[in-house]
Amino acid sequence: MKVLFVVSNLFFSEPLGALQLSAVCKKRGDTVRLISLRQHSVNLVLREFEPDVVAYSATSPDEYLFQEADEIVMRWKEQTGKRVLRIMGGPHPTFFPEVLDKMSLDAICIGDGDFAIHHALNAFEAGKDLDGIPNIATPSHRNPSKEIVSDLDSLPFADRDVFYEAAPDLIKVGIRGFMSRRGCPHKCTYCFNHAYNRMFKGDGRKIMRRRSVDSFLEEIKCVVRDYPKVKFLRFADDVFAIFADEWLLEFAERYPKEVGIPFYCYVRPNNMSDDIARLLAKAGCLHVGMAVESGVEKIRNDVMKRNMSDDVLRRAFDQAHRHGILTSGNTIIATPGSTIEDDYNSFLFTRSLRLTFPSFGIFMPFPKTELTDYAISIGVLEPDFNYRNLRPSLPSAMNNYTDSDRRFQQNLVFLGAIFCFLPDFMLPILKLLLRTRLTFLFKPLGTAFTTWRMSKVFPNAYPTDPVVFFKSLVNAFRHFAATPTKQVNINRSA
Ligand code: B12
Ligand code: SF4
Repeated sequence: MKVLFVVSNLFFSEPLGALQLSAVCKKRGDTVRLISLRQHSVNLVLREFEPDVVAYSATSPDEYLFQEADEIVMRWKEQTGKRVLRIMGGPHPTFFPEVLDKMSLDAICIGDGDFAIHHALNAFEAGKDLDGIPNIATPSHRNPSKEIVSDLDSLPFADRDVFYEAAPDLIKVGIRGFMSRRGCPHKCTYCFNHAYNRMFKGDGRKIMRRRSVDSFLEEIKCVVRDYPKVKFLRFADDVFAIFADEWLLEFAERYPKEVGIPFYCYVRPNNMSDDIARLLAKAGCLHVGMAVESGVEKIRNDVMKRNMSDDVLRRAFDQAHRHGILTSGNTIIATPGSTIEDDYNSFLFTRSLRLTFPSFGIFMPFPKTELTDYAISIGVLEPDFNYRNLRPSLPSAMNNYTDSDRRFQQNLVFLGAIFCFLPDFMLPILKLLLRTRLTFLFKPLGTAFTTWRMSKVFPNAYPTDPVVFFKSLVNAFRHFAATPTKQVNINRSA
């Protein structure tokens, strides 16, 4: 069968979910194509490729894009009379299964799709309905049994061919992404992981799963060999190192000898220890992402459930820096219930940690996260708040701020990172600037500064060809700019 995977954007950070499933389909004998809604014409691809299956891989911020695309698919289906399966998977249908009705899809996948897609395509090909397949919900079977892929080593490696066929320029970007594990044990209130864990725990299902070091290194070596030139690796696990355990010891021993390419990964600051920093440094970790989230201890722990003191954060960043590892991390501004004094103090604390690449973003209230429920419960967010079409760094959606507060917060998002590197005596100037209406000036300034700082933590990873460089920059920017709300940093683990 012909399977068309549809994602919202293609840039250096590969859509590993779709690539993983593409590998499963190819193993089944299917012909696969991947397109991005921001870079390809759905109409054109439908006419050329004539897919039997349209497989959307969606995150919630992009729901509206998929809705628009699906209208085109429906029209094409009606015109051609072709039998086509329209199925959606990824975080969006996992956390918002109501999308099944909203888009009148044939099926959605809730959670892991590796086995589910295989069974769904078998059923569709045989002319059967998809009811009864674990993790697959259909209009007539809304509560499928739950399945978690426990042996990650048994899965095929992500299909990179389909990615570079869809975005040939990206091979010239020296970064390649991998995942060694699935799952996160933490309960940060702005993240979807607590919802995922609640949905899937029980009946012996293991949420935290990890590949063997063998399988992980084997995939990396294949990619380094088959898709040159690889200059930097991105390990996208929510939390790459939790303990200095056997896995990390083996990885730190073997990775430098067998691969030896600098990489970055996420670590939750309260998991960072001297042992972990030493092992990561030994392995060749150039940069570790550790989120600050709030510089105000009470907000960080009571509201965000980060469970880490200021001292723990200070120690974590010190340990990384002492071992020569660069650091990046985000701080969320306008957390429900906080004041602009809290925001400024949060900035000061982040500044004191001396991150290589600090970033600031305004809280994005995604429904179904605990923090959004909290915002509604304390009356600072309307219950019917529409998260569609919002963009990062837009004014806060909380209703307890004045216009001047919102400007202050937005200005802090753009200027905060810059002032982390300026001397103390400049801070009164920042305070003045934060109160001005010059946001339109601070935005390009902040964006240019961020791009420059990013090049510090992703060294040599930018393509040398100026045209490709420019295109990849625009795409990365579009991806972030298309994020619906105010940069909630819901994803960035750790
Ligand atoms: C890397 C990453 C990013 C990268 C982008 C990667 C990319 N190219 O898309 C960056 C840093 C840019 C990013 C940005 C954002 N991210 Co992000 N990100 C991740 C992260 C850490 C890993 C994604 C990944 O590769 N997963 C690995 C693959 C294997 O898993 P998967 O994609 O879920 O796919 C599996 C299933 O879902 C299913 N499946 C997937 N597609 C399909 C399709 C079909 C047809 C079927 C049947 C099944 C199926 O099968 C796959 C294999 O089992 C995830 C967390 C996580 N652990 O997944 C968050 C996550 C996806 N991000 C999230 C969020 C909120 C964001 C931001 C809004 C954050 C922000 N404030 O800017 C933006 C939004 C960007 C956007 N417009 O969508 C949320 C999404 C929640 C939601 N409801 O959609 C997540 C889940 C984090 C979380 N726990 O809250 N992110
Ligand atoms: S924010 Fe990071 S550490 Fe917290 S639950 Fe989400 S992935 Fe885990």
